[in-house]
Order: sequence, then C-alpha cells, then structure tokens
Amino acid sequence: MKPDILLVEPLMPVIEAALDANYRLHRLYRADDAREIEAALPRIRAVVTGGGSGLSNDWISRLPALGVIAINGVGTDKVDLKFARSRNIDVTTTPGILTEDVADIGVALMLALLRRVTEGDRFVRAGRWPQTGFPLGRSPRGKRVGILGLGQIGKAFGRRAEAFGMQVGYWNRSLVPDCAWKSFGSAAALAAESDVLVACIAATAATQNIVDAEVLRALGSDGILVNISRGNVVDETALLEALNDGVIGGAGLDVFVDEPNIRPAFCNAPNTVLMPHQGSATYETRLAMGELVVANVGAYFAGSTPPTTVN
Ligand code: 8YV
Repeated sequence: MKPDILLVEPLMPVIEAALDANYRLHRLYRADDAREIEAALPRIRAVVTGGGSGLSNDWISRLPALGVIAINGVGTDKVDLKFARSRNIDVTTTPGILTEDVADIGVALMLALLRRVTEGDRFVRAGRWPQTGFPLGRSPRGKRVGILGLGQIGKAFGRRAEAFGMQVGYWNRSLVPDCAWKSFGSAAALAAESDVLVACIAATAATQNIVDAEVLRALGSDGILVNISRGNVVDETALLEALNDGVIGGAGLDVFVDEPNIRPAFCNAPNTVLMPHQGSATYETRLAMGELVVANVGAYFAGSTPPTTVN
C-alpha cells in the first residue's frame, strides 16, 4: 500500500502527479476530503506545505506517524522546528531556488510605484488619457535603497538595484562579510538614509514588526516601502496610518499578516501596489521547488536524511 501524505496547499499538477504516483495524497485544501483525511491521520507520515502555511503544533500533534514536513518554500517561520525535532520529524525547505524570482518581484513593486505603472494602467482603462495629463514618476537612478535583511534575497535585490544606478545600504542582524554596501546600525537608521526600504528579512520573534511607526517616520514622505518577506515584519496598523497620513510615499506589498484575508483598508490606501504573495510564483521556479520537495519526501521514505533538511 502507498504511504499517506498530507498536502496542505496545491502544487503544480506535474508535481502532484509525481507525488500521486508513489503516495496516497490527502488534500487538506479540498473541503470534500475532510472526512477521509480525518480517518487517515494516524497513517500520515509526510506533510507537504507552503512557506506561508507551514504546519501548526496542533496539527503535528494530531499526526503520530509523521516523519517529515516538506516545505515548498524557504520560510520556516510557520513550523516550530524545535518541536518537530523533539518528535524526530525532519523539516525540509527549497533553498536557493527562489532567490532571483523573489528579488524580481521586489523590483517590480518598486518600479510600479516609482513609475506609477498600476496607476497608469487604471488611468488608461478608465478612458482618462484623452482628457487629462498623467503625473510624472520618479527615476530610480541615484536613489538610495535600504535592504532590511541581507540574506540571499536581499543580496539579489541589491545587485538589481545597483544595475538601476541606485546606492545600496543594508541592516542585518550581523555584519555581512565581503560586502561593499554600507551597513547601518538599526532599521530606523537605514530607513532615514533610504528612498526605498525593502524588507527581505526572515520572520522571527526578533523581527516581528521591525518596520514600525518609527521606521516609517524615518523613511519619510517621499519614501517607499517594499515587503517581499513576511507580513508580520511590518506593523500593518502603523503602515496603514503612515500611508493614509502621507508619512511615507507608498508601499509595494507581496506579503501580509493574515493571508489571504488581508485587511480591507489596504485596498483603499493611497499609493499602494498589492500582490497575492507571488514572489516565487513562476513556472520555472515552482517546478524546481516542487522537484526538490519530491526529492526530499522520496529520501525520507527511502530511509535517508532528506537533502535539504533544516532542523
Ligand atoms: C511560497 C514562501 O509562496 O518560500 C517561502 O517561504 O512563502 C513562498 O516561496 C510558498 O512557500 C508557497 O506557498
């Protein structure tokens, strides 16, 4: 009999087919599978989930046979790694693969705001072009970009920013060796010297709400915030206030605290570009991520340590 796997989020059909070939898949996102899943809980040995969904300790506790949680992503903030280890559960991620695509979405959000791309789209569609002029945008050239969290994604964003003629600065938990970009002592100090502040930082207890009212004030009324990490690194209440009161100039957000049920106020906030968490969502990257998920799960069932175990 095929081993049982719980799938928390849908994957690309070709990846689900690869899993289907070797395992009995139980799809948590399909309401009509709920009763069948309940009956299968004691047999489930692997969970495949997304970085944004993770797996709660309550769920882990309901799965006595669980041996591996394969995350289709790099964020481990939604899985308690220590708790998983204490139950001898491997947790795996898909490192390296999505770096460039996530940085690209950050650039897309930045340019959309500086060059008023989504605003222009709405303007043309509304038939306003023949009637009135469209406001000038702003050039990225010569502007200062501040990267909050200089890991792989932060560095990839910095390389892109340099190609646009921007000056790059960063704040990171620790000094980054062999990095020519200017390091700042705090998020607020970085924001004060940035025209565009880009959150690329991993979500941990220490980074929750790191972009708070003080950081937003330091960014200033022409400043733009881009968030491509996790919603909870930004204090969303402070951000909505800052947008509505003109404390900052705009925000490009790919991630939110309560995805996919974002605060409705974001839809009416001025100068905002919103994306439904699409950083890694390209055909090429999701395929490569899915293949690594399949390899990790396969290694676990073959009795070896999955290649990209993080705990
Ligand atoms: C994915 C992510 O959107 O890597 C992560 O942590 O959040 C994203 O790459 C997600 O994992 C797919 O649900």
